[in-house]
Amino acid sequence: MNRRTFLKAALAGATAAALPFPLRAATPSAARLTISTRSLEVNGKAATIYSLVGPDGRPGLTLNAGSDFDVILRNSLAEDTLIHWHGLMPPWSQDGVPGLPMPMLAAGEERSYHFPVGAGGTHWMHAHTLQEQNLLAAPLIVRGAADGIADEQEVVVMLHDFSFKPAAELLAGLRGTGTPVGGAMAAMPGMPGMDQGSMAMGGMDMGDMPGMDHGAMPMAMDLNDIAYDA
Ligand SMILES: [Cu+2]
Repeated sequence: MNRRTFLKAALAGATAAALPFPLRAATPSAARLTISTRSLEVNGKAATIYSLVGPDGRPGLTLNAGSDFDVILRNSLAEDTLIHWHGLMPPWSQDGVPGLPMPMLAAGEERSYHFPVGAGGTHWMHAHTLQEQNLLAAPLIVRGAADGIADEQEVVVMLHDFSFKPAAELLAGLRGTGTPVGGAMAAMPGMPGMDQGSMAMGGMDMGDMPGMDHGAMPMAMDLNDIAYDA
């Protein structure tokens, strides 16, 4: 049994032993969080991306420290998905990594979450799948006691790389099993068949990039790089 097989077997055993989970059901006043799609204009071009909208019609959730994470998550997509509460410390069964241990939500399915929010912090929520690349992510703000009394305007800005290419295509490019990633060649120097002289990244001539060492590494782009559209 190699390491991977062992881990798989261990996880399967743990999953079986832990089911069914003693979940506290969401209350009637639970916040509803809905996964669907929306359009976004990027570089003057329309794109369909995911959306993750809370009860106030805005992306994500804002909660108070010390309260309960009391949420009903609805999948309004036509595909499976699941959301991971990044930065919070829920019981393992509510963590939101697909299959560890709960399966993804099927199209139209809802799931209740109920656990202590914990201390204040600026977190986020996201799909632990390729869907994240297509912006299935949103802010998850937990206000501490001091935040509530501060005479400040809260502005939440969430930055995300964007590519018009489907996530599966980007991944294939990273794995070297598909077309080059993004609009550029994400590859190491000396790869066969690559013309390092005319290499450009996202339309920008690599020779013009500030801070690049043109001597030793004419192609200092990492294998993991994606040339995003925005
Ligand atoms: Cu995460």
